Amino acid sequence: MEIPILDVTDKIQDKIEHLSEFGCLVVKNTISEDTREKVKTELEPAMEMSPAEVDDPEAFYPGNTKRMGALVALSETSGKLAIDKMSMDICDHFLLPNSDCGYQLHVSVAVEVGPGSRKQILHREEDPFPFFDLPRPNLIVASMWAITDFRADNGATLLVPGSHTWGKDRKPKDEEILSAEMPAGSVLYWLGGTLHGAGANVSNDWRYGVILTYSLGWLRQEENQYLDVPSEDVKKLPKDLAELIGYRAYGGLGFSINPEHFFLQDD
Ligand SMILES: O=C(O)CCC(=O)C(=O)O
Ligand SMILES: [Fe+2]
Repeated sequence: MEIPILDVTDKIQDKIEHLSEFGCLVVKNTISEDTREKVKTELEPAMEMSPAEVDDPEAFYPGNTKRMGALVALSETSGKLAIDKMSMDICDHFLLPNSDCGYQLHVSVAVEVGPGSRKQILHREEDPFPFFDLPRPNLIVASMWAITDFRADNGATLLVPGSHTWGKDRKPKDEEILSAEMPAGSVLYWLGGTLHGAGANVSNDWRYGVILTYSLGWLRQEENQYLDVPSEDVKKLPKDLAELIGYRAYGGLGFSINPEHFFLQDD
């Protein structure tokens, strides 16, 4: 198994087939340098407030890593990435069959992995839903937008291709854990059942990525978008983005009868 690499110009059907088979996929040439610079500039004040964490070997997040959520509130360009057409086509394919009421933004986090940061513990984005046995039905689609180059030595995401089909007793061998190297401007997709984690950064520079994940509309979101994007701010967002972050009802779940919340309409 490998981590397949396609170009943004390849057909969406090819992208879906590769993601389905390998549980992960790199798509190159997706965002311009201008877009990457905008993301960095818009998020800079918030990232500066996120002190690089000190390492605790038991912790889920490795040390010397900066993280910031609430990206839809903080960065208009990140909001545009959240509703990227390719991501929406991929989510339509993997998530709609399990949720005819749609899907939602599950996590929005910018993450900078700094020099000396150790490997993150391998995990599945779907682990917070242990009710389902492995392999679980598709609950989550994840993406990582490369703002800088992702290299094996600066902490590129580690993935275990094919692990989205494994049962609970199958553990990865060392040679099955691969590094998702990709040039800046690429996006890495992986399924919620695919084992992965940030790699160790043994270089001298920072690896910068934007994580945007999506979940079935009837699940609880991992990041609380109602706190991170207050309703006053939501009214200024494009309707599709407001709905994606959860400001809509899904098959009756999440309604509000407060007339102030005119935007909470069930389709
Ligand atoms: O930073 C990475 O490469 C992966 C991060 C990740 O998997 C997570 O935070 O859930
Ligand atoms: Fe993860």
